Amino acid sequence: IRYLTAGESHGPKLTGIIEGVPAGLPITEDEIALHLARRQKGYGRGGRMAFEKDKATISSGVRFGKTTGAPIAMQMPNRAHEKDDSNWPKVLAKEGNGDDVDPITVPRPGHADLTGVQKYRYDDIRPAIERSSARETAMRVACSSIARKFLKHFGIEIGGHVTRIGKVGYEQPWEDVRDRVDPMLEDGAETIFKTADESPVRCLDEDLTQQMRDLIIKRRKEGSSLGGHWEVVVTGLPAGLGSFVHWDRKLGGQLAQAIIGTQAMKGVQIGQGFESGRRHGQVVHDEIIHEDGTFKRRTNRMGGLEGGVTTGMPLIIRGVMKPIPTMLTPIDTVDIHSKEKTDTRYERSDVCALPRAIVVAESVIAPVLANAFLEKFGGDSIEEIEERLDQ
Ligand code: EPS
Repeated sequence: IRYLTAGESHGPKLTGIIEGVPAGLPITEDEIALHLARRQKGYGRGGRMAFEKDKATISSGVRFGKTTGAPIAMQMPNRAHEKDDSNWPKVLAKEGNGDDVDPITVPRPGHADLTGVQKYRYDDIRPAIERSSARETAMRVACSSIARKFLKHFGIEIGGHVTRIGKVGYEQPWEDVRDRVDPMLEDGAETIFKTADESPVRCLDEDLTQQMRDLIIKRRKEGSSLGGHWEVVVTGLPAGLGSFVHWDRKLGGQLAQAIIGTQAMKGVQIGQGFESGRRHGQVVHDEIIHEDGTFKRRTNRMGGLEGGVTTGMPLIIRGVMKPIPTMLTPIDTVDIHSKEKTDTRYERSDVCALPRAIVVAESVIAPVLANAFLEKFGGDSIEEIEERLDQ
């Protein structure tokens, strides 16, 4: 399974193509809309989410509600482009010389503004802003929803929650979170997101939810922004997905790329992750037991991967998102034309996108896991995979 997206943040629409999805998977636009709607909710978002109502329209690869095995193409309009007072058709016109459009020449540190100029030799930062924008994650979520449906068909569930926003988070980022999350896993990892979605910041703890909201209000008033930490858990993965034989076949490496390849994500850990570096071996590794006819681990500090291969325990991925670089209170930058020092300019933006980004983190790992599953069990259709699993 692989997918591509195209589209600018304020262009007419986002386009996605996902291919390699086996034939016979039931999928509807409404199922895709579920995660798209989740991605649009969350405290700390900016004004744009009030009017974007993301819905992906499938235009190929699905017949009578089931995948055919052909590439699945999807489109999603950007309402920002279509609004009556919208200037975007002019700003992003395909033709003409842009004489009637004011160029943007003040790069925001932390956004891909200056790097875009340096790489593509733009004399107007606009194209860098448009394509590097997290708007694109809407189509990633749409494409990944199909991979999520595939995984769910085989009992594999994904669910995430926020563990920290700025200085507010669990005191013991590993233990406190395990106490809360592990009891939920019996019913599958989707229980996590269904519970977390009830919190406006997608945090499982009520007190922390309140403190996170207060902090977002405070930073919004100050014209600042916030990032934070998150965790995603996957249940139902069989042992033996991935491989240790080459670096690029290690499942942990592939998952890390999917995460770090997502806007504003700055770090990823598997299981106990960085905490492992502070502990000695006996309290890092998971003792092996044999129970109910199968090998298990007494604990799951390794987060479900050993040697880049799934152990059959829940997969635990944790990550960090940096604060959004677009801030009302300016910081120093330099105009790309005059080379003079100036303040950053403000574009409408979220204050804290983490409650929404958790849905993106859940999503982008789905195609990676679906590929590992297909590599092991193969099959061009759901029926064929089911036969292979039965053998
Ligand atoms: C973004 C800026 C904001 C966000 C956008 C990402 O958009 P706008 O400039 O139109 O207010 O809302 O995210 C989305 C539109 C989305 O769907 O996630 C940025 O600069 O990266």
